[in-house]
Amino acid sequence: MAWGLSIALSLCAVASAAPATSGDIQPDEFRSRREALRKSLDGVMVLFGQREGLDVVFHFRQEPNFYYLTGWTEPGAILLVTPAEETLFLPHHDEHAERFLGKRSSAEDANAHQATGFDRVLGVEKFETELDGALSRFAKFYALSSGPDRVKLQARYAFREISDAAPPITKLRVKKSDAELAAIQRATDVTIDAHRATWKRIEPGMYEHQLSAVLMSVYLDRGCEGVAYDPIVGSGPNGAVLHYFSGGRRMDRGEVVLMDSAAECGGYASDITRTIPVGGKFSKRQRELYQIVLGAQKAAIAAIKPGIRMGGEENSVTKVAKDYLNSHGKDTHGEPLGKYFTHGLGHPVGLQVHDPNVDGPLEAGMVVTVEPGLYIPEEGIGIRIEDVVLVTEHGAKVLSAALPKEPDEIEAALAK
Ligand SMILES: [Mn+2]
Repeated sequence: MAWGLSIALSLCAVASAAPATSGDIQPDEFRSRREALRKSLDGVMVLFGQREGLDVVFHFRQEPNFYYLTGWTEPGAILLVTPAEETLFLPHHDEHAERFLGKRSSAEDANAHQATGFDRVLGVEKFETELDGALSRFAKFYALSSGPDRVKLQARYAFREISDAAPPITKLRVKKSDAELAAIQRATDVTIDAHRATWKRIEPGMYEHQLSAVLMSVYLDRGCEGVAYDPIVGSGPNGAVLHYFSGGRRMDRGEVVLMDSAAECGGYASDITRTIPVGGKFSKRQRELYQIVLGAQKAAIAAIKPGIRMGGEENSVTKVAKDYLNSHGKDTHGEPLGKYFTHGLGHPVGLQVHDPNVDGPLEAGMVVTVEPGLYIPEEGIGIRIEDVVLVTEHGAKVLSAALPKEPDEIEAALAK
């Protein structure tokens, strides 16, 4: 999905987490992530897991940094990390709460070490004493910069400077492990099948939400948790609304429909967009604009390699795409098309569909989207083509390459 709309992002880029024991990531990997963090840590880090009340009607989502380091998917836990040790604090058993939420783990359980993958598991009431002890040994103090627990922490340690815990964790999160790449690939493969299923189903007269239903049914049918973000299915003029969440518009022959949708599987997201003709054939103008977006996307992917930046005006993948758009085709006033590309070219993908980013050049092992688009309200059209791409030692590997994007291939796939 498109990058650069902060309000929309906070709505759709919520944390993703699957049960630690049933996901693709093994307990050893969570432990080695903590080891990697401790190696570079110059102080004390505190992370609060997501809390949960009894009246929840949505499935629990762990705070993503907390999940990345622990794999822990139960509410109310706290993580304390120093260069020397790591401790997980768990709430105590509560029969009333467990009646609503199911059986929960607790520090006094005989299998607490095995269940959590931590050598030190303590009850939450011991947290403040342990933190006081750790802070007496180290000067630097890290915590995430938002949330009610942060306010309490700042009040209790009013004379300590608290640094943001996110950057050191992000540094680890941006480069994906083999297990993470496998999880992203699985989410991508299921997403490709879902897009193909809509291509089989689509016909003039259908409504946008019916395509969302097809997408979501494939995600769930294939054992994924669900969507990585609400499907964006925008037909005709709706395609030019960047984060249009599919609605009740009837799609007709002669229009294109933009579908930006992906699954979340095993805690990891994918992110794919295709734009297809509702009636099976692109018009001459639609095909012209489509080819320009596709050309920009191919040029951008070809430019990806370690050392280049995604954003920025110089030596960036964004500039490659923008230059292509500005040097191909015209709008109805004879003006270049670049101004109709109105969002960022891409973003990291991982535990979150918009994974945290580091300010710097691309490195091998990062996974990013490449998603140029043209949104021309005056012509009632929006076209975006988005693939998920792994940065390799010498270039890029398109993880979503199995989903066709050449206009002839799309028309052939749509032919009934
Ligand atoms: Mn995207």
